[in-house]
Amino acid sequence: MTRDHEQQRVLILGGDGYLGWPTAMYLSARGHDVAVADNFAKREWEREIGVQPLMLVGSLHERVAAWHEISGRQIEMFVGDLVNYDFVVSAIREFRPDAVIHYGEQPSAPFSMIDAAHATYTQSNNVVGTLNVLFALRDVAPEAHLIKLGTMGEYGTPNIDIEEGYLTVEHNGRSHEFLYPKTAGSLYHLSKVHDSHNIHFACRIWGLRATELNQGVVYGVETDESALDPRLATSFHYDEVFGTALNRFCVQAVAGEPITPYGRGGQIRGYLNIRDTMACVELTLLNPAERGELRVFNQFTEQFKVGELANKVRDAAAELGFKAHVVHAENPRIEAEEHYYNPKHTKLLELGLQPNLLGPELIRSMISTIARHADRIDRSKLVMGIRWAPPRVASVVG
Ligand code: USQ
Repeated sequence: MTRDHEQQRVLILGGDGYLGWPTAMYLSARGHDVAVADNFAKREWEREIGVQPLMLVGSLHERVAAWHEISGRQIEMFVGDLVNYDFVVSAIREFRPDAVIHYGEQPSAPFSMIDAAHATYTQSNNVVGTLNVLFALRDVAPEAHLIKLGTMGEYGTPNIDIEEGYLTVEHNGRSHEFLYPKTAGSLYHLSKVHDSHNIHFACRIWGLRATELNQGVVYGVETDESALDPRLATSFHYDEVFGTALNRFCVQAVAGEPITPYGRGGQIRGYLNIRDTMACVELTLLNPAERGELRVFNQFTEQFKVGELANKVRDAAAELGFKAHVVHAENPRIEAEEHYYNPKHTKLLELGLQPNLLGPELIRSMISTIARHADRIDRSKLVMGIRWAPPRVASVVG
């Protein structure tokens, strides 16, 4: 390959989101030419269910202008919907990216489980958007490297070790390498399973190059760039729909509301700091996949039981003078609450990732940052009552 990997033209799909926007600033600050694409659908979903990010988040136009003022660097913007093929192909044709980082999906498991409309929307939005990206890359930028955000939740919690993407199966004396079998835990997570198969197909049949980052649960309120100015804040959520475990727990502690590990709290997941998401994405960008190859990296740095995380937050909050308490809430999801979990995650470490691990100091600093915005916490959104199944069904399978 002749391309200079050190400085690339990078198109970030979903550039208005919790991870997309900080990634745009992170890569722009490191000399890459960055463009963002978004249709602001997340802002519509927020309005629909009546939630807001903890920190005031300006429009993408305002944030791009603030970034230019602060860094002197330009981020290009494309406004449109990935389910519209013409939009996707024209953005890629115009920007000519070396890499496309694809965060542009509905990211919430609870949102996908509200009802049939939210499930079908999530799957069609995510699967069709990704298919359009694959076709557009095939047609106008076949050399570009697709970096697709997958999720550790695609694998579920099988009773065997989880490999990084692939499993060699021996059967009747022969063996073959397959994409690792998936047992996802929500219809959102399944949308990403479907994407994985479609991306694998596009690499095998059209010779595209892709890396799927099967990411764990991300935590963190800010990055080095977003902390430079309040106008650069990212959309940190704590509500039941878009907030994730550790982020929610820190907000619950500040609000004096119960910290809510669901059920017995033995659910183990992989976690990583938002700063490590940035580093992982850049390492992947600088070390592209080969043509025809779909690589899969399991992108997390540590694993915790959710009950253990709740206790860590309670203890860190107590040191700062917050009277936090843990209440094992009834589990609205249908999931294993005690299980085996041993996913491999060495490939990003081999590329040079140096993890920011979760210690009490880091939790205290998250809590202190959140406390500065405590007046914006809407307590009524901490528990919203979305269930994986109506009680009648849940009592049969739960
Ligand atoms: N959980 C609680 N209490 C809460 C919230 C969550 O016990 O108040 C539990 C859940 O039941 C689950 C675990 O914590 O067992 C993780 O839940 P989560 O809401 O933090 O994360 P999840 O729904 O799995 O989804 C999030 C992101 C998603 C990403 C995924 C990575 O929203 O986009 O794909 O994390 S992973 O979890 O590895 O699949």
